[in-house]
Amino acid sequence: MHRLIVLFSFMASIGLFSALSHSEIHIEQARIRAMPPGQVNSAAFFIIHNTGKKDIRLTKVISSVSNKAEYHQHVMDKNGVMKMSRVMSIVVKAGQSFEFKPGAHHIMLMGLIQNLIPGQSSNITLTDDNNVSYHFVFPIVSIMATHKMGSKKHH
Ligand SMILES: [Cu+2]
Repeated sequence: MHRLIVLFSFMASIGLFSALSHSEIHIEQARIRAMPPGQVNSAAFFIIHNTGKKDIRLTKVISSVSNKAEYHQHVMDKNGVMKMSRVMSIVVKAGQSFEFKPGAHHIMLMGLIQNLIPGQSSNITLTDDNNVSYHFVFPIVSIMATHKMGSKKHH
């Protein structure tokens, strides 16, 4: 049965064969920030590599642990305060990488539907502007909030 489903999705996507394969997109250092119970949001970080010959524009993202997920960045506002804002698309250029990391670009997980406990994982699906989806499993880990405002711990 499983084989049949794979065959059907292959046939449906035959025009997109090269993009269907994950071989052109891979990720590393995938992680989701564990959160204490009661928190409504979290974030996911990773490095994505595009080994293909075409730029890939990611436009959608969904996760299995939140109602909503968005691409975000941190930007400095006119008062010098770091704020998050939504990014409508992320371009991973052909042959290049793009890093999502704390204090910079991240996947915002909004409206958590379960506790994020270290050792567990979440499915995250990235979708590009050709409607090709890339599925990944992100481990949930505890990440120190080193970019918290006002934290001068390291100085
Ligand atoms: Cu955010």
